Amino acid sequence: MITIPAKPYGYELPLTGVALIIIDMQRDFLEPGGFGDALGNDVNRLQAIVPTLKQLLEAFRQYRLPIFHTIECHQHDLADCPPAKLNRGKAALKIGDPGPMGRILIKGEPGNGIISELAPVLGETIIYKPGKGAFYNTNLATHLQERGITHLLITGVTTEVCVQTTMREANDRGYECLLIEDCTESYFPEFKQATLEMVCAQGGIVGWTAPAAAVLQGLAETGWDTPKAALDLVNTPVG
Ligand code: C5J
Repeated sequence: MITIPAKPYGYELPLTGVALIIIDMQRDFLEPGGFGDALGNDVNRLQAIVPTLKQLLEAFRQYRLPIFHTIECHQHDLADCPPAKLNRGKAALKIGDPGPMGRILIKGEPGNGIISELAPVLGETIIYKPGKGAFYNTNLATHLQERGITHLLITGVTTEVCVQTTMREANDRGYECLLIEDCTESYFPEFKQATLEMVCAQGGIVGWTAPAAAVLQGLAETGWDTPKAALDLVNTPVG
């Protein structure tokens, strides 16, 4: 067990059973012409976390720790997209409409892919999710159970929507969650800040928060090897 300095107090990280969850770092949310843009957001804000998140991702790769990427998406016929989601916002482009990067938020379209900097490699799991939470209508829980995972380091976008929903779902299912402060971002800085504060308020009612540097330092203190073979995986994109 190592202790990561965190809010509201030290996060106890076991030497087995930890996974990195990267939520929805897809072109739909980070690039012009995607879903985030269609909803009227400044998508450039989200780019700021990419270098730090990449550092954390590469550390997990080097230590050969489990990595899960999620992608928010829907089937081509929108059978998994309820009107309560489809009809929101009165945006110029709705889910399923053709946009500059293909159909908005549809599985397999160019805009639905994870940004190239964080592209999954062999051995990493992609969870396709139709909702905001990564547990809703997915097999994430099964994957985590099969691999004996109890602790989740949560990253990605957007902080107060899919990231926070996933963290709450995970906590209700018994996972000890650490939200990485500089590896999550929102279109609204005040919503990000409020989320960071609310998840760890009341003694960590949903979990903990800490910067990536605290995690990287903690991992360095484990004394674990970083097998050279793992570095090869980094250069082998999949999906
Ligand atoms: C949103 C997400 N904001 N990944 N999705 O619709 O947070």
